[in-house]
Amino acid sequence: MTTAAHDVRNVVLVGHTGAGKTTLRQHLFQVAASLGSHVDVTADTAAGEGRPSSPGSNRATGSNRATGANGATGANGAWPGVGAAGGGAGTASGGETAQRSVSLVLGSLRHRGVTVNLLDTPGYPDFVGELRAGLRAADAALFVINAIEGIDGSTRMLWDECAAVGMPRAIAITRLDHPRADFDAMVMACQEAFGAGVLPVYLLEGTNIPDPDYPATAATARTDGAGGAGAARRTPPRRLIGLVTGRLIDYTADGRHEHEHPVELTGAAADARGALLEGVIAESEDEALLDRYVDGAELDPKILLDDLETAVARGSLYPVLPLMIPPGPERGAHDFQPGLGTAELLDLFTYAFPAPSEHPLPRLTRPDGSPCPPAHADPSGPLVAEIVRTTTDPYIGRMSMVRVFSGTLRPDASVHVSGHGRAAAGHPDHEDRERIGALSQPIGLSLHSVDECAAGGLCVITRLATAETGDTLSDPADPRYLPAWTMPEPLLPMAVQAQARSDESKLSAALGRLGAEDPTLTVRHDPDTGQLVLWCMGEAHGDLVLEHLHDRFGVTLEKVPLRLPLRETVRASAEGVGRLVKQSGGHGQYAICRIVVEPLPAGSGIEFVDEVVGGAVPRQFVPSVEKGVRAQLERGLVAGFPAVDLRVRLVDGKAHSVDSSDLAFQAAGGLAVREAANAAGVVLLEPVLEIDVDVPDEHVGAVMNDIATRRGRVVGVTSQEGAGAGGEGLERGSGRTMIHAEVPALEMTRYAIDLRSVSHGTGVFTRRPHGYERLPDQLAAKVTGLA
Ligand SMILES: Nc1nc2c(ncn2[C@@H]2O[C@H](COP(=O)(O)OP(=O)(O)O)[C@@H](O)[C@H]2O)c(=O)[nH]1
Ligand SMILES: [Mg+2]
Repeated sequence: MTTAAHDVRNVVLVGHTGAGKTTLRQHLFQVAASLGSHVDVTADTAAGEGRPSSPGSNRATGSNRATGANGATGANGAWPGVGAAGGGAGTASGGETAQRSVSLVLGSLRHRGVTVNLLDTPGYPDFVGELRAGLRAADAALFVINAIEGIDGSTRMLWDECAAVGMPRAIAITRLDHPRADFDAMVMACQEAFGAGVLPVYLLEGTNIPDPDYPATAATARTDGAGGAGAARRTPPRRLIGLVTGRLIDYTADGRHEHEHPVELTGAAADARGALLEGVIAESEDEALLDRYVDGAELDPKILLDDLETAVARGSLYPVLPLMIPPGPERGAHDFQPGLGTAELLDLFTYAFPAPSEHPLPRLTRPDGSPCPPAHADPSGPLVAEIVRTTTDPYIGRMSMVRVFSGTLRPDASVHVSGHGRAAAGHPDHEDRERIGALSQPIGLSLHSVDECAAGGLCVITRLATAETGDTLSDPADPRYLPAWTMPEPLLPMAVQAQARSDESKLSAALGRLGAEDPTLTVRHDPDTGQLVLWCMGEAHGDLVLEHLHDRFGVTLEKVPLRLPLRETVRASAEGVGRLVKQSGGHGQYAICRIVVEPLPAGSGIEFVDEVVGGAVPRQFVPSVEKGVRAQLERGLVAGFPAVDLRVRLVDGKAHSVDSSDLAFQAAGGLAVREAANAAGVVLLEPVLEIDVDVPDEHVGAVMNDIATRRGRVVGVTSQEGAGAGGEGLERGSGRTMIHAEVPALEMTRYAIDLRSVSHGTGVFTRRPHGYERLPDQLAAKVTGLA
């Protein structure tokens, strides 16, 4: 099965949890099948979450459930995300949507001779890593927006992010069967949020069932907005108006029926058509087309659709489309009813969405960083592919979802694997050579073997040994390196410990495996506190990691309170004497030293000064005293945390010609510094972080107040230009502000979660160590358990 780059569409579905992405993805497969497209299964699967069928056995029509059971064998709940994203597929009632999606799911369908790869992303912020991978693998994004809940802050942010890289976008408005849903109002909300390039390509016609609350006109669109805000509708809409063609499309119990002749559009529908055509023609730069439009002549829908594609591909026009997929009992192929707008959406993918060949390729180098010729989506070009997702199957082993950017990937080929730049997250740079095994494509509930995957395609490779998410695959004869996309940094620390001794031995291998699959998980052993800390994206992510460790690797970890690496220092100057005098019988010990401790400014570390005069402490024993002092400071003075920021002056002492020794002076030094510290008083220091919080202007006040309640200090505020709005020709006033602050780490342990609620999901932050500051006494008692 070969597909040229222009016969593929890679579309990522994005949007809030519950917007309807997964429902839509599953439904579209049935629609494609019912339209007679070459899809012979009626549901799809997660990438790597079905089992490769034996080569050549492209399991056809067969009961989707039967295949599902097969796909679920051994796989159910066994791979990351399976339980939530694909595992349900094997259950009796397609329970996939019953659980929260946690992983990127790839499903492929064919429509009008084009392979459409749908990348379904989780909406929950903990799994933003999966979303990032989906954006990387796709050539266009479909924003799925729920007409009832509207547009949330993170959806706006994501839009801006797509805008920044020129990602083509379209919008599907779902849930239009809800009595309070108002398509026109949602279109306006989208225009307000995303700019004037947002233009409907289909409108909803009220209904063709008489409804006293919502009078329908026979053949025209709502012209007066009467059905707009506030007018509750009891009967779901049944009819669309295609603004390019001017044709009506009915969705009735008998299925979809497109009227043959265009209707004359009036009022709001005519205005919407005008706006769309003007937007398309303006982008086309086609003078002749513009002249025809101005003269009021007929325009060829084919030309318009071509130009629409150009405008969408440029990332300057965003088609909007109404959708309705009422939930209900699953239907078999014979009585399947396509949801309103779904066939139009499939058409939009094929006509208006860009092919991979139009997608500019990320910048490439050779593995050593030296420049190389740019690559294109050319099946006969040099091989450049990237691993966008990794899962592990207990029977098959590692499975890698791969986007081929250039060249053609073939089974059993040798490839060069390059992975760079993620050493900080525990993934050392590597250059390897590997042979790839089978290639497959997820169609239906199983993976189907394919002979090749050409530039622009997405496929699944099994049994790569070293390759991890983000790695580049290329030709060993002339290797390439594609810098991985920016992976989100996990900022929620979760301290854990093994429940049983026996688990400890399995733990590091298990964490290594999970780390290879999940770029958003960072595992650290804190040398200061001795704790094992899993840095996660959020609580749900952390819980999922624990669940996988338990279910897949048989390791049970429990969460324990996070310990912070505190420090001690002295409150004031004081003197101390260390005496070690043991001279009763045999070889004695004799060492006396007098020292003074003095506090130093934060960040000074430890200074040791020898002020002994007249050889009171013989020269050879001064280093011994220093060693003893430093060892004691490292062990702590009262609470067991290393001491810092103080000076120790050795001022006097006494030695014995026979009984003094290095060890004796070390011991005396330790005793002296303890006595001095007791006299001076010891205070605890806590680590302080420097944070940069990036939020939309409207949340600045809330974020600053919140920082104050965390004993933080705001040290600077920088306002930024409205991100992403540039080039879209619209003032959106959505500026963002960067708040720089210093906040005790103790108050920041849950900030990854708390900032989300303070900023309604729109804030992001970075953190780095800033130093140590005195821990307030009332907290010191709490932290150490010492009064
Ligand atoms: N009534 C109605 N329900 C829908 C529609 N689309 C999705 N849903 C329901 O919305 C819920 C969440 O959908 P899901 O696809 O899991 O959302 P996701 O989180 O975006 O993947 C499910 O219970 C769906 O049945 C729609 O058009 N109409
Ligand atoms: Mg989902």
